[in-house]
Amino acid sequence: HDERIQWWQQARFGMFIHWGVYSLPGGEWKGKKVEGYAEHLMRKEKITRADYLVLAHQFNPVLFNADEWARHAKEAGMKYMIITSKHHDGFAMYDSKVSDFNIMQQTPYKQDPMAALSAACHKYGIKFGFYYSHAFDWEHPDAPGNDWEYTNPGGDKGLHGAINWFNIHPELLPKAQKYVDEKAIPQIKELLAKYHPDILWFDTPSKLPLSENIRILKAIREVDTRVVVNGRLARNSNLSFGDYKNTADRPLEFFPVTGDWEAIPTTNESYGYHKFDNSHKPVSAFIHLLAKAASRGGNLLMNIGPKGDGTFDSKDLVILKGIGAWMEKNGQS
Ligand code: JFZ
Repeated sequence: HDERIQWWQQARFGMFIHWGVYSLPGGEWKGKKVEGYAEHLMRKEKITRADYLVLAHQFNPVLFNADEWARHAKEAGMKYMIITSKHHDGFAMYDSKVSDFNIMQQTPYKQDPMAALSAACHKYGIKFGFYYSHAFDWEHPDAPGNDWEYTNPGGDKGLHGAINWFNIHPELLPKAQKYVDEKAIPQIKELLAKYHPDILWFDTPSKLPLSENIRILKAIREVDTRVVVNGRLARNSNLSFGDYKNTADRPLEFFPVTGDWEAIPTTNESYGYHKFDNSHKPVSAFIHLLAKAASRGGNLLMNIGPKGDGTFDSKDLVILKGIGAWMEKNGQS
Protein backbone atom coordinates (compact mmCIF):
# COMPACT_ATOMS: atom_id res chain seq x y z
CA HIS A 1 0.00 0.00 0.00
CA ASP A 2 2.65 2.54 1.05
CA GLU A 3 4.53 2.15 -2.20
CA ARG A 4 1.66 2.15 -4.67
CA ILE A 5 -0.03 5.17 -3.08
CA GLN A 6 3.06 7.39 -3.37
CA TRP A 7 2.36 8.96 -6.77
CA TRP A 8 -1.25 9.52 -5.73
CA GLN A 9 -0.23 11.32 -2.54
CA GLN A 10 1.87 13.70 -4.57
CA ALA A 11 -0.68 14.19 -7.34
CA ARG A 12 -3.07 16.51 -5.45
CA PHE A 13 -5.19 17.43 -8.47
CA GLY A 14 -6.83 15.22 -11.06
CA MET A 15 -9.47 15.16 -13.78
CA PHE A 16 -12.55 12.99 -13.36
CA ILE A 17 -14.45 12.32 -16.58
CA HIS A 18 -17.97 10.94 -16.92
CA TRP A 19 -18.50 10.08 -20.55
CA GLY A 20 -20.77 7.52 -22.14
CA VAL A 21 -23.80 6.89 -24.31
CA TYR A 22 -25.81 9.10 -21.89
CA SER A 23 -23.62 12.07 -22.90
CA LEU A 24 -25.37 12.19 -26.27
CA PRO A 25 -28.90 13.02 -25.01
CA GLY A 26 -27.12 15.12 -22.36
CA GLY A 27 -29.96 15.32 -19.83
CA GLU A 28 -32.78 15.56 -22.37
CA TRP A 29 -35.20 12.69 -22.99
CA LYS A 30 -38.27 12.86 -25.24
CA GLY A 31 -38.07 16.63 -25.29
CA LYS A 32 -37.93 16.94 -21.51
CA LYS A 33 -35.24 17.72 -18.97
CA VAL A 34 -33.93 14.77 -16.94
CA GLU A 35 -33.65 15.75 -13.28
CA GLY A 36 -30.35 15.19 -11.47
CA TYR A 37 -27.43 13.18 -12.82
CA ALA A 38 -27.51 12.91 -16.61
CA GLU A 39 -25.54 9.64 -16.43
CA HIS A 40 -28.52 8.07 -14.62
CA LEU A 41 -30.70 8.49 -17.73
CA MET A 42 -31.37 4.77 -18.20
CA ARG A 43 -32.60 4.27 -14.62
CA LYS A 44 -34.56 7.51 -14.40
CA GLU A 45 -36.37 6.97 -17.68
CA LYS A 46 -36.58 3.17 -17.20
CA ILE A 47 -35.04 2.57 -20.60
CA THR A 48 -34.78 -1.08 -21.60
CA ARG A 49 -31.53 -2.64 -22.74
CA ALA A 50 -32.86 -2.82 -26.30
CA ASP A 51 -33.87 0.85 -26.37
CA TYR A 52 -30.56 1.90 -24.84
CA LEU A 53 -28.86 0.11 -27.70
CA VAL A 54 -30.82 2.26 -30.16
CA LEU A 55 -29.18 5.23 -28.46
CA ALA A 56 -25.75 3.57 -28.60
CA HIS A 57 -26.20 3.07 -32.33
CA GLN A 58 -26.23 6.88 -32.61
CA PHE A 59 -23.20 7.51 -30.42
CA ASN A 60 -20.48 8.74 -32.74
CA PRO A 61 -17.92 11.04 -31.06
CA VAL A 62 -16.06 11.93 -34.25
CA LEU A 63 -14.57 15.06 -32.67
CA PHE A 64 -12.91 13.09 -29.85
CA ASN A 65 -9.21 13.92 -29.62
CA ALA A 66 -7.31 12.12 -26.89
CA ASP A 67 -4.27 14.36 -27.16
CA GLU A 68 -6.43 17.45 -26.67
CA TRP A 69 -8.17 15.96 -23.60
CA ALA A 70 -4.82 15.09 -21.99
CA ARG A 71 -3.50 18.57 -22.79
CA HIS A 72 -6.53 20.20 -21.16
CA ALA A 73 -5.74 18.24 -18.00
CA LYS A 74 -2.04 19.01 -18.17
CA GLU A 75 -2.60 22.73 -18.71
CA ALA A 76 -4.92 22.90 -15.70
CA GLY A 77 -2.15 21.45 -13.54
CA MET A 78 -3.76 18.05 -13.18
CA LYS A 79 -1.57 15.04 -12.48
CA TYR A 80 -4.02 12.21 -12.97
CA MET A 81 -7.10 11.33 -15.02
CA ILE A 82 -9.89 8.91 -14.20
CA ILE A 83 -12.55 8.15 -16.81
CA THR A 84 -15.68 5.99 -16.88
CA SER A 85 -14.74 2.70 -18.57
CA LYS A 86 -18.21 1.47 -17.63
CA HIS A 87 -20.78 3.46 -15.69
CA HIS A 88 -23.99 2.09 -14.14
CA ASP A 89 -25.56 1.64 -17.59
CA GLY A 90 -23.18 -1.30 -18.05
CA PHE A 91 -21.88 0.03 -21.37
CA ALA A 92 -18.15 -0.54 -21.90
CA MET A 93 -16.49 2.53 -23.38
CA TYR A 94 -13.54 0.37 -24.41
CA ASP A 95 -12.83 -2.68 -26.55
CA SER A 96 -14.26 -5.40 -24.31
CA LYS A 97 -14.26 -9.05 -25.27
CA VAL A 98 -16.24 -9.94 -22.14
CA SER A 99 -19.48 -8.21 -23.13
CA ASP A 100 -20.73 -7.05 -26.53
CA PHE A 101 -22.42 -4.07 -24.85
CA ASN A 102 -19.48 -1.90 -25.84
CA ILE A 103 -18.37 1.02 -27.98
CA MET A 104 -16.63 -1.10 -30.63
CA GLN A 105 -19.60 -3.32 -31.39
CA GLN A 106 -22.59 -1.08 -30.74
CA THR A 107 -21.64 2.35 -32.05
CA PRO A 108 -20.84 3.70 -35.51
CA TYR A 109 -17.62 5.08 -33.98
CA LYS A 110 -16.08 1.59 -33.62
CA GLN A 111 -12.91 2.87 -31.97
CA ASP A 112 -11.42 2.52 -28.50
CA PRO A 113 -11.11 5.98 -26.92
CA MET A 114 -9.64 4.47 -23.73
CA ALA A 115 -6.62 3.12 -25.59
CA ALA A 116 -6.04 6.55 -27.14
CA LEU A 117 -6.46 8.35 -23.81
CA SER A 118 -4.15 5.98 -21.99
CA ALA A 119 -1.44 6.67 -24.60
CA ALA A 120 -2.00 10.44 -24.54
CA CYS A 121 -1.82 10.62 -20.74
CA HIS A 122 1.35 8.57 -20.81
CA LYS A 123 2.83 11.03 -23.29
CA TYR A 124 2.10 14.01 -20.99
CA GLY A 125 3.18 12.30 -17.79
CA ILE A 126 -0.36 12.11 -16.42
CA LYS A 127 -1.33 9.06 -14.38
CA PHE A 128 -4.31 7.31 -15.92
CA GLY A 129 -7.05 5.05 -14.65
CA PHE A 130 -10.65 3.95 -14.80
CA TYR A 131 -13.94 4.42 -13.04
CA TYR A 132 -15.67 1.03 -13.16
CA SER A 133 -19.20 0.53 -11.79
CA HIS A 134 -18.71 -2.86 -10.15
CA ALA A 135 -21.99 -3.04 -8.25
CA PHE A 136 -24.66 -1.26 -10.27
CA ASP A 137 -25.06 -2.61 -13.81
CA TRP A 138 -28.37 -1.90 -15.55
CA GLU A 139 -27.64 -3.90 -18.68
CA HIS A 140 -26.83 -7.27 -17.16
CA PRO A 141 -29.96 -9.29 -16.30
CA ASP A 142 -28.41 -10.58 -13.06
CA ALA A 143 -26.77 -7.44 -11.72
CA PRO A 144 -28.12 -5.11 -9.02
CA GLY A 145 -29.95 -2.07 -10.30
CA ASN A 146 -32.31 -2.68 -13.18
CA ASP A 147 -35.67 -3.65 -11.64
CA TRP A 148 -37.81 -2.13 -14.38
CA GLU A 149 -36.80 -4.84 -16.84
CA TYR A 150 -35.53 -7.70 -14.68
CA THR A 151 -36.34 -9.05 -11.22
CA ASN A 152 -33.40 -7.26 -9.68
CA PRO A 153 -33.17 -5.10 -6.58
CA GLY A 154 -32.05 -1.54 -6.31
CA GLY A 155 -33.37 0.25 -9.38
CA ASP A 156 -36.11 2.84 -9.10
CA LYS A 157 -36.01 2.72 -5.33
CA GLY A 158 -33.48 5.47 -5.78
CA LEU A 159 -29.74 5.78 -5.66
CA HIS A 160 -29.52 5.17 -1.94
CA GLY A 161 -32.65 3.10 -1.60
CA ALA A 162 -32.82 -0.67 -1.39
CA ILE A 163 -29.85 -0.71 0.96
CA ASN A 164 -29.03 -4.25 2.10
CA TRP A 165 -31.38 -5.83 -0.46
CA PHE A 166 -29.31 -9.01 -0.08
CA ASN A 167 -30.57 -9.38 3.48
CA ILE A 168 -34.16 -8.73 2.46
CA HIS A 169 -33.96 -10.80 -0.74
CA PRO A 170 -31.25 -13.43 -0.13
CA GLU A 171 -32.73 -15.47 -2.98
CA LEU A 172 -31.41 -12.82 -5.40
CA LEU A 173 -27.82 -13.06 -4.16
CA PRO A 174 -26.76 -15.93 -6.49
CA LYS A 175 -27.86 -13.75 -9.42
CA ALA A 176 -25.60 -10.91 -8.32
CA GLN A 177 -22.75 -13.38 -7.81
CA LYS A 178 -23.27 -14.67 -11.32
CA TYR A 179 -22.94 -11.12 -12.65
CA VAL A 180 -19.77 -10.54 -10.62
CA ASP A 181 -18.28 -13.77 -11.95
CA GLU A 182 -19.21 -13.39 -15.58
CA LYS A 183 -18.94 -9.65 -16.07
CA ALA A 184 -17.48 -7.47 -13.31
CA ILE A 185 -14.38 -9.49 -12.43
CA PRO A 186 -13.57 -10.48 -16.06
CA GLN A 187 -13.94 -6.86 -17.23
CA ILE A 188 -11.81 -5.48 -14.40
CA LYS A 189 -9.12 -8.05 -15.22
CA GLU A 190 -9.47 -7.13 -18.87
CA LEU A 191 -8.90 -3.45 -18.06
CA LEU A 192 -5.83 -4.32 -15.99
CA ALA A 193 -4.33 -6.57 -18.67
CA LYS A 194 -5.09 -4.29 -21.60
CA TYR A 195 -4.34 -0.81 -20.29
CA HIS A 196 -2.25 -1.27 -17.14
CA PRO A 197 -4.08 1.59 -15.40
CA ASP A 198 -2.43 3.40 -12.49
CA ILE A 199 -5.71 3.53 -10.58
CA LEU A 200 -9.14 1.89 -10.45
CA TRP A 201 -12.08 3.88 -9.10
CA PHE A 202 -15.14 2.00 -7.87
CA ASP A 203 -18.53 3.28 -6.77
CA THR A 204 -21.81 2.52 -4.95
CA PRO A 205 -20.44 -0.50 -2.99
CA SER A 206 -23.61 -0.80 -0.90
CA LYS A 207 -25.36 -2.33 -3.93
CA LEU A 208 -23.36 -5.51 -3.28
CA PRO A 209 -22.72 -7.35 -0.03
CA LEU A 210 -19.31 -6.68 1.49
CA SER A 211 -18.25 -10.27 0.74
CA GLU A 212 -18.72 -9.66 -3.02
CA ASN A 213 -16.77 -6.41 -2.88
CA ILE A 214 -13.91 -8.16 -1.13
CA ARG A 215 -14.01 -10.97 -3.67
CA ILE A 216 -13.52 -8.34 -6.38
CA LEU A 217 -10.62 -6.74 -4.52
CA LYS A 218 -8.96 -10.15 -4.12
CA ALA A 219 -9.31 -10.80 -7.85
CA ILE A 220 -7.59 -7.47 -8.53
CA ARG A 221 -4.73 -8.09 -6.10
CA GLU A 222 -4.13 -11.56 -7.53
CA VAL A 223 -3.10 -10.04 -10.83
CA ASP A 224 -1.99 -6.53 -9.86
CA THR A 225 -0.43 -5.39 -6.57
CA ARG A 226 0.52 -1.98 -7.91
CA VAL A 227 -2.77 -0.45 -9.09
CA VAL A 228 -4.25 2.09 -6.63
CA VAL A 229 -7.83 1.27 -5.58
CA ASN A 230 -10.19 3.92 -4.19
CA GLY A 231 -12.20 3.62 -1.00
CA ARG A 232 -15.56 3.12 -2.66
CA LEU A 233 -14.78 -0.45 -3.69
CA ALA A 234 -16.12 -1.62 -0.37
CA ARG A 235 -17.64 0.30 2.49
CA ASN A 236 -15.86 3.61 2.38
CA SER A 237 -15.75 4.10 6.12
CA ASN A 238 -13.41 1.17 6.47
CA LEU A 239 -10.08 2.29 5.10
CA SER A 240 -8.52 -1.15 5.09
CA PHE A 241 -10.46 -2.12 1.95
CA GLY A 242 -9.10 0.57 -0.34
CA ASP A 243 -5.93 2.61 -0.64
CA TYR A 244 -7.61 5.88 0.29
CA LYS A 245 -10.89 7.38 1.36
CA ASN A 246 -13.43 9.24 -0.75
CA THR A 247 -15.56 11.99 0.70
CA ALA A 248 -19.25 12.17 -0.18
CA ASP A 249 -19.86 13.72 -3.56
CA ARG A 250 -20.99 17.21 -2.93
CA PRO A 251 -20.93 18.48 0.67
CA LEU A 252 -17.51 19.99 0.21
CA GLU A 253 -17.45 21.66 3.61
CA PHE A 254 -16.71 18.34 5.23
CA PHE A 255 -13.15 17.78 4.13
CA PRO A 256 -11.22 15.45 6.43
CA VAL A 257 -8.01 16.62 8.05
CA THR A 258 -6.10 13.36 8.29
CA GLY A 259 -5.28 10.37 6.13
CA ASP A 260 -5.31 9.89 2.37
CA TRP A 261 -8.54 11.25 1.00
CA GLU A 262 -10.04 12.57 -2.21
CA ALA A 263 -12.99 14.85 -2.93
CA ILE A 264 -14.85 14.73 -6.25
CA PRO A 265 -16.52 18.07 -6.95
CA THR A 266 -18.25 18.57 -10.28
CA THR A 267 -18.04 21.76 -12.33
CA ASN A 268 -21.85 21.91 -12.20
CA GLU A 269 -24.19 19.39 -10.49
CA SER A 270 -24.40 16.49 -12.91
CA TYR A 271 -21.33 14.32 -13.51
CA GLY A 272 -22.29 13.40 -17.07
CA TYR A 273 -22.85 16.21 -19.59
CA HIS A 274 -26.20 17.88 -18.93
CA LYS A 275 -27.26 20.58 -21.35
CA PHE A 276 -29.78 22.10 -18.91
CA ASP A 277 -27.50 22.16 -15.89
CA ASN A 278 -25.92 25.58 -15.91
CA SER A 279 -24.96 25.64 -12.25
CA HIS A 280 -21.24 25.83 -13.01
CA LYS A 281 -19.18 27.25 -10.18
CA PRO A 282 -16.72 30.08 -10.80
CA VAL A 283 -13.01 29.41 -11.20
CA SER A 284 -12.37 30.95 -7.78
CA ALA A 285 -14.48 28.22 -6.13
CA PHE A 286 -12.11 25.57 -7.42
CA ILE A 287 -9.00 27.52 -6.43
CA HIS A 288 -10.43 27.65 -2.89
CA LEU A 289 -11.16 23.94 -2.94
CA LEU A 290 -7.67 23.18 -4.20
CA ALA A 291 -6.06 25.22 -1.46
CA LYS A 292 -8.33 23.72 1.17
CA ALA A 293 -7.70 20.17 -0.01
CA ALA A 294 -3.95 20.73 -0.13
CA SER A 295 -3.94 22.26 3.36
CA ARG A 296 -5.67 19.16 4.70
CA GLY A 297 -3.52 16.70 2.80
CA GLY A 298 -6.16 15.55 0.32
CA ASN A 299 -6.63 15.33 -3.41
CA LEU A 300 -9.16 17.08 -5.58
CA LEU A 301 -10.55 15.01 -8.44
CA MET A 302 -12.51 17.60 -10.40
CA ASN A 303 -15.22 16.21 -12.64
CA ILE A 304 -16.12 17.34 -16.12
CA GLY A 305 -18.71 15.90 -18.53
CA PRO A 306 -17.69 15.90 -22.20
CA LYS A 307 -20.39 15.92 -24.86
CA GLY A 308 -21.54 13.07 -27.04
CA ASP A 309 -19.61 14.44 -30.02
CA GLY A 310 -16.32 14.05 -28.13
CA THR A 311 -15.72 17.71 -27.30
CA PHE A 312 -15.50 19.32 -23.87
CA ASP A 313 -18.38 21.53 -22.74
CA SER A 314 -17.32 25.16 -23.24
CA LYS A 315 -18.40 25.89 -19.64
CA ASP A 316 -15.99 23.23 -18.38
CA LEU A 317 -13.26 24.65 -20.59
CA VAL A 318 -13.67 28.12 -19.07
CA ILE A 319 -13.08 26.61 -15.63
CA LEU A 320 -10.13 24.49 -16.76
CA LYS A 321 -8.46 27.43 -18.47
CA GLY A 322 -9.06 29.68 -15.48
CA ILE A 323 -7.45 27.18 -13.12
CA GLY A 324 -4.58 26.78 -15.58
CA ALA A 325 -3.97 30.52 -15.60
CA TRP A 326 -3.91 30.60 -11.81
CA MET A 327 -1.55 27.62 -11.69
CA GLU A 328 0.76 29.31 -14.17
CA LYS A 329 1.00 32.33 -11.87
CA ASN A 330 0.98 30.65 -8.46
CA GLY A 331 1.47 26.93 -8.73
CA GLN A 332 4.45 24.72 -9.12
CA SER A 333 4.80 22.66 -12.25
C1 JFZ B 1 -22.24 8.00 -7.78
C2 JFZ B 1 -22.84 7.73 -9.14
O1 JFZ B 1 -24.13 7.21 -8.99
C3 JFZ B 1 -22.81 9.00 -9.95
O2 JFZ B 1 -23.39 8.80 -11.21
C4 JFZ B 1 -21.39 9.45 -10.12
O3 JFZ B 1 -20.66 8.48 -10.86
C5 JFZ B 1 -20.76 9.68 -8.75
C6 JFZ B 1 -19.30 9.98 -8.85
O4 JFZ B 1 -20.93 8.53 -7.90
O5 JFZ B 1 -23.13 8.82 -7.07
C7 JFZ B 1 -22.98 9.02 -5.75
C8 JFZ B 1 -22.29 8.18 -4.93
C9 JFZ B 1 -22.12 8.48 -3.56
C10 JFZ B 1 -22.65 9.63 -3.06
C11 JFZ B 1 -23.36 10.50 -3.89
C12 JFZ B 1 -23.52 10.18 -5.23
N1 JFZ B 1 -22.46 9.97 -1.71
O6 JFZ B 1 -21.79 9.23 -0.95
O7 JFZ B 1 -22.92 11.05 -1.27
